[in-house]
Amino acid sequence: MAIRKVYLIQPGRDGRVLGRGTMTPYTLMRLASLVPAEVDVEIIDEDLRPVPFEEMGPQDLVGITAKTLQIDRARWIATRAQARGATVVVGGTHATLAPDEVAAWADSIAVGEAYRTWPEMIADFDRGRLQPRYVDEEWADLGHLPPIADRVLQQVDENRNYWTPYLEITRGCPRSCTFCTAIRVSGRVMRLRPVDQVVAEIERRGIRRFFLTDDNFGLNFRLHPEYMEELFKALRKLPLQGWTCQAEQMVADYPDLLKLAREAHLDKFFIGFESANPNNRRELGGKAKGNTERYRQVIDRVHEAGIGVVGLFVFGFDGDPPEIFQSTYDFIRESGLDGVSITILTPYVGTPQRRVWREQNRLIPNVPWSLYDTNHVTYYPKQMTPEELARGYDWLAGKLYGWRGIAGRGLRNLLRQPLRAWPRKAFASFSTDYGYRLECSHRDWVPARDGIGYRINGSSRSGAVVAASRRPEFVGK
Ligand code: B12
Ligand code: SF4
Repeated sequence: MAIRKVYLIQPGRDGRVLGRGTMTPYTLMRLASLVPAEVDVEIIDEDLRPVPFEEMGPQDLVGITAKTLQIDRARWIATRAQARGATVVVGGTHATLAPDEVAAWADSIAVGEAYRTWPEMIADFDRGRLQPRYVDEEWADLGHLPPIADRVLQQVDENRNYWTPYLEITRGCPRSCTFCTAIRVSGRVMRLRPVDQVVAEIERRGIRRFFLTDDNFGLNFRLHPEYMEELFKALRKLPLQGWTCQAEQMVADYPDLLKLAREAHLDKFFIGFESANPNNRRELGGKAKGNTERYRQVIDRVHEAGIGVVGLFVFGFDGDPPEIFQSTYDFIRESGLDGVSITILTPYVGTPQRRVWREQNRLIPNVPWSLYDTNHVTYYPKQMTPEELARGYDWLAGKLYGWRGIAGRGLRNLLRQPLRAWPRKAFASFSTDYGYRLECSHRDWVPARDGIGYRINGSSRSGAVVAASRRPEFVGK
């Protein structure tokens, strides 16, 4: 069968915010750039426009990317595309972590990174020989990736249609936090993209600001200091407005690199403190120990270098009592953090955390994957009821993401900048916490009182989201 067209789809969730999308389809931009030039390719971000099912037919290959929380929606899209005769390939985090489950309804699945297998899948489909499963877990050398194609850049028009472009510079994480899926998705070995390729990509995309998709970019301060120096010196010369990345606390121990990072226009580190409770240290992969004294020192040192800190905290570890919300709030308030992310521990498929809780019969049954979004309780916590965990989280979210909280932290961040930089920095100072406020607005469901299944929270502020979650195609598992 001769292929007519490739559709690449990112399932939607948030719609537009002030006219623009919040999640640049970077994954699909990279995959679209691997489609041979003679084959038509179209990226569809469901947050921006509906999927054109009516155009699809038997000669079309539909690729869908999905994290766990998007997989039910991906299935809904797949069913409709298949009804038009199109062939559906599903890849991304959930297909990598739960391949058998996805293979039951997709025509084919892409497990792993797909830099090698995606072009193979297109060629096989073209010859009428598409296989049900392709596995790519060789952790390819990132130096050999093709650049993002011109037709892709023109089609996505990211600077106009999205708030913050994404960029990948390094990939991998050698840590082993019990709740994290990154190791399975990105590999344990840290891989680096050549600096000249990174610079070329920034220039070709014309991006002035970006969020790094790297799981633990900061770990390279220790693992690859020469590379970081080379990178920062190259970024320093670009007319960037600012960028942000994920890191761990030890970046604070490298003052020379911090200084270079600042000169390279780095705005903020997202640092995984994970917990302000030392009883959880075993789960934190060695990078955080619940030691708030050390956290304060880290925040101060990074601030001294002129860089902001967004603190990431997870709730619901076995060591967490109901008081954890108040004590963490007390710490956050006096910490000087510039932004805060709070999430509920979520036992994703493939994590040691899930294995243990499954053995202990602690997973709440019949929770749809769409609620595996880190805003919902999906298991029985040890020292709280599911409802106490959900309520504690809501209480803290209310405190942190009220307008006063967002304005206070944003202003503090802005005041750290020289006055002449304010027009450039104003967006970044407030946007992070606003994004987390949006995420928390998905907390429309609360665990049922008996702890089995979910009921809709009557006090929901976001009717549209409740309606979406009620759609019959959001199946349980
Ligand atoms: C950037 C990022 C984000 C961005 C959004 C990115 C996006 N467009 O979806 C932001 C910051 C908004 C975000 C938010 C969240 N994220 Co996130 N995110 C990432 C991160 C760090 C990188 C993903 C990325 O863009 N990588 C770069 C691109 C090039 O690679 P890739 O996406 O892995 O795609 C490759 C392969 O997977 C494969 N592939 C992917 N899709 C497809 C499709 C087809 C057809 C084929 C053939 C191949 C294929 O080929 C690609 C090229 O190699 C990953 C961690 C990771 N390393 O994957 C977490 C990760 C995906 N996120 C995660 C989570 C939990 C979340 C949140 C729920 C967290 C939160 N509470 O805020 C939210 C959910 C938001 C939402 N509505 O979806 C988890 C997902 C776990 C799971 N089982 O689903 C991950 C794995 C992090 C983790 N530590 O566990 N995230
Ligand atoms: S350090 Fe971060 S990316 Fe690495 S395993 Fe732990 S949570 Fe995941």
